[in-house]
Amino acid sequence: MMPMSGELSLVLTLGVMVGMAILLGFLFRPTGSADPCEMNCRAIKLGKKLGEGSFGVVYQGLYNNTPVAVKTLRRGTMDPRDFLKEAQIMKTMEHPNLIRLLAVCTEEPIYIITELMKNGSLLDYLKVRVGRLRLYDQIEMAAQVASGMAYLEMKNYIHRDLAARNVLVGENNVYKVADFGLARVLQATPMLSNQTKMYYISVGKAIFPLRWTAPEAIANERFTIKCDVWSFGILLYEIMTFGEIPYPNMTDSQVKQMVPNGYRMPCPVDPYCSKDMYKIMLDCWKENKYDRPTFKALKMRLRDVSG
Ligand code: ACK
Repeated sequence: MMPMSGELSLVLTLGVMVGMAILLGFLFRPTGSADPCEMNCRAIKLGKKLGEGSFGVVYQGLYNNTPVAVKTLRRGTMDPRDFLKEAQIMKTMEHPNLIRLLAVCTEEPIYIITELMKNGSLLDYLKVRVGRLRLYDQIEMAAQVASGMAYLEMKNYIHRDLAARNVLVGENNVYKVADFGLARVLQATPMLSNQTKMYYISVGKAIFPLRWTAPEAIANERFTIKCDVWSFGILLYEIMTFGEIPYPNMTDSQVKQMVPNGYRMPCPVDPYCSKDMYKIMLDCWKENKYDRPTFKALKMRLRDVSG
């Protein structure tokens, strides 16, 4: 064997050391995903149950010592890969009237970590305050929701499930739109929970919140921001009736048949609903989607409605 020169042995030793370093780096690489949006599920501490959503349980939690809400999604509700893709976009949406998505955990069950809102969903908030809110407060709720939605509209992002159950109430009368974009990745499962069945129907592989969905979206399974405007009209109805189910006294099949044929809900009973508010609802429910107002216009119009 040829004796090795000093230089050659130095090069070989360095090569072996670099190789070892690469191997050790690979073996002991952090297990979390490189995706900044995805987190190590163990970093989250679950606390008390806040409630049962349409697609899973929501808990209070602690993330980096900050109180958060943790939405857990039942298995099969969505494909984790589709969800992660959508979460990347959702994470870029920042507005004072939109719930901040802080992180997600896509190992099933999927966890969605968001800011915590002290007063829960607008739907429950309204129901326990029947007759106790002033028109001024109701207009303020609507105006804040319109403001969050005007931001999504500007970003060309569609919510698809705008409803009082998906608006959350914070301290000092702050209202924020939650769950934007989630409906896009939801898939119909054979086992919809009773809670889900209350609001959603399956159409092919997708599910729709029938009573909140514009007729054209159900007919051709295509959503636009104008469908969100329709849902906003329904949300106004929920606000003005303190959380009544839309189209009360009508079955799902009656809604499916009558709304595309021009039926619209009547003005909610006085003294709770002003004519101005009802006029806005009717504009949101115009048959031709291009005749419906933009969220930007709605936001300004609501600032002018007197309460
Ligand atoms: O009306 P709630 O107490 O408020 O019950 C519902 C339940 O979880 C199912 O949606 C509550 N919830 C959902 N997201 C949040 C959140 N970010 N902060 C506080 N509560 C929430 C909601």
